[in-house]
Amino acid sequence: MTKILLTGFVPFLEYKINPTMQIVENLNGNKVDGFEIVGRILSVDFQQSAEQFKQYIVDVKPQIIISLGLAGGRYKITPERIAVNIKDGEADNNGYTPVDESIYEDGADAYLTNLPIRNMVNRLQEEGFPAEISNTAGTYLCNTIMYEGLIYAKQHDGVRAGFIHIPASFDLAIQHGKIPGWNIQDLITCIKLCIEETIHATNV
Ligand code: PCA
Repeated sequence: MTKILLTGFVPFLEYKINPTMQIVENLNGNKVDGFEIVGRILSVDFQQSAEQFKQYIVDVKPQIIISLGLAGGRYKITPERIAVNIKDGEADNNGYTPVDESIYEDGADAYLTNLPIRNMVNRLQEEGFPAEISNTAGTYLCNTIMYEGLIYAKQHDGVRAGFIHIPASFDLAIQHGKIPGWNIQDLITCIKLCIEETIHATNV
């Protein structure tokens, strides 16, 4: 069966829960319109996460790659448009803090996603969920993973890849205290809808 690789991350920084993990664990093994979702969790580590991600891709051989990240403080579902060749930000879970680094010295400055992000946003809004396209995935781990996924998609005809940032879940919002939260079931439903839109765009 054709595979969708769906990735999430472990907790990081002041976020002691990462709802992307719960979404990925919930959807792992689900079948949607002839596609099977394979869920995998990534570390938050500039030395390791990209290698793990590339190994998952080799193992799963997905036709669709959708990576999820928590954007604590955002209040909508935000499919990302672009990944940039930069690593810069706060310390990862191993204490490493990159400053103005390239992901690849000779890499393209940026890549655009080929997920149907406009269809995703339209569908989410039709179903009653706040959503908008984001024009920056930041420069932390999420951007690195998105950049790697887009390189793979460029190199493999017919593969779609991209990234969706999600808001906190209620339990994380309570734990954290200063960010808005969503019901985890709604977050799961939104990611299912985004997957459906991607399959529709892929099957036409
Ligand atoms: N969000 C972070 C990294 C892990 C995650 O879930 C980010 O936006 O880069």
